[in-house]
Amino acid sequence: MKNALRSLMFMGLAVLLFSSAFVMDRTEVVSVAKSAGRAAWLTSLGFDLLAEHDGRIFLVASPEDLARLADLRLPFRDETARLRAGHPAEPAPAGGINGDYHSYRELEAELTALAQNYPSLAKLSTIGRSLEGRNLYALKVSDNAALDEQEPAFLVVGCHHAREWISVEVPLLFARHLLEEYARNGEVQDIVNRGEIWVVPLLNPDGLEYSIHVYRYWRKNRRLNADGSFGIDLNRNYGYKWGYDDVGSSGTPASEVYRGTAPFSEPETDACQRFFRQHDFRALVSYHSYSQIILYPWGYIDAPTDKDAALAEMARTMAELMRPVNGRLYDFDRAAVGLYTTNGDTTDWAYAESGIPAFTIELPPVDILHGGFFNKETDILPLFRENLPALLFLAQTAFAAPSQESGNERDERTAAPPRRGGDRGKD
Ligand code: 0X9
Ligand code: CA
Ligand code: ZN
Repeated sequence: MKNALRSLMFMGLAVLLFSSAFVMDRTEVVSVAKSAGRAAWLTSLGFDLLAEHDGRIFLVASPEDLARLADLRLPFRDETARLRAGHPAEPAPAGGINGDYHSYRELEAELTALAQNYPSLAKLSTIGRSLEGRNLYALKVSDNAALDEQEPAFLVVGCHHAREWISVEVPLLFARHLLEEYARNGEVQDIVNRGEIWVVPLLNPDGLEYSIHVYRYWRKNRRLNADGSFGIDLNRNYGYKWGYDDVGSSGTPASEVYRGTAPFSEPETDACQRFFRQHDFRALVSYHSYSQIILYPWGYIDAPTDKDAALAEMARTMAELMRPVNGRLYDFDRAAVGLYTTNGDTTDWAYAESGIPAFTIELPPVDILHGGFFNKETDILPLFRENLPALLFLAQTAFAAPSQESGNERDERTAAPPRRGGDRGKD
């Protein structure tokens, strides 16, 4: 009680000091002055950090977070209006509240239509169900898609994080492109004939729906935690080095990077894991936003994998192929270096599991001042187009016959990952 009152008084002061238009009863983006160790400290307290810019740390703050900042005697500045001003509202979108972006139902309709329109090249299946019972869809694109031809496979997955709407669209458009271009494009034909492209555009449907209809900044899934808070960060719930430390994930349920009670405790990550083991995946991309960077393992620690040089070379190639499309340069690095450390993420697990090239691609923009999670609808297609050459390159690499890569003088570092054929059928 005393604390709450004090917070309110302090917040009143903060309002006067920092912003006259400040609204206290809703979630805001605020900034606090940066100082040594402060970002890590705020993260450890469960705050949702967005960016560091101009000597300030930007974070998403609920009314409770604002009260906590006040309790911590940390002056903050309301940034919401300023950020919004940088991104003038577009006319009301024709596609409903989420405009051209796909909700769960819209995605379902689109995937169903694709499978119907291309019956020999596409097959729609589910890899499991979300916590709230929504289907986790996987679209397989291959020649004779209905048959299991035991071909090498490439996995493109989107939307572990609910607010990263653009990460649904790029995988979906990739599948659509392969299907539409198959008849007239030799390179697409070759890829689709040689392997299986599996697209799982929406691993976190419950979170996405919550982000569309309730709270745009929602990140995690919608698990009700023991302490009454909601959500587990699906990109901290995978089984490799799960909970390795409290920097790369959190054991606090309310944290935005809460790892859950056990590895693969969530139906969404568990489904992804089972699905991964059922196929001969040779490469994986997990789409996220934002930061405009291509990341590869390790993420849990600042150390190279034993394929570091090969992964760096692939990432460089991807960035070089992407740049000419719209002039955007994607950075690339080991995940722990290029962004920050995380434990229990998708790509560390996939790499540890199978040795395959596994990339997190953080789509543009580069930072929150250029729009953060709010990619313009008119950018959806250009963003897909610039990612396309990187995805085609990865598919080609993934489906290349292993013999092509031997006899190379650098083959210790660039050799294709060992085939997983020997393990298949065991589970
Ligand atoms: O934190 C994440 O899960 C990813 N970034 S995001 O802003 N989309 O939430 C990054 C995961 C990549 N892994 C590491 N950076 N270690
Ligand atoms: Ca096939
Ligand atoms: Zn993300």
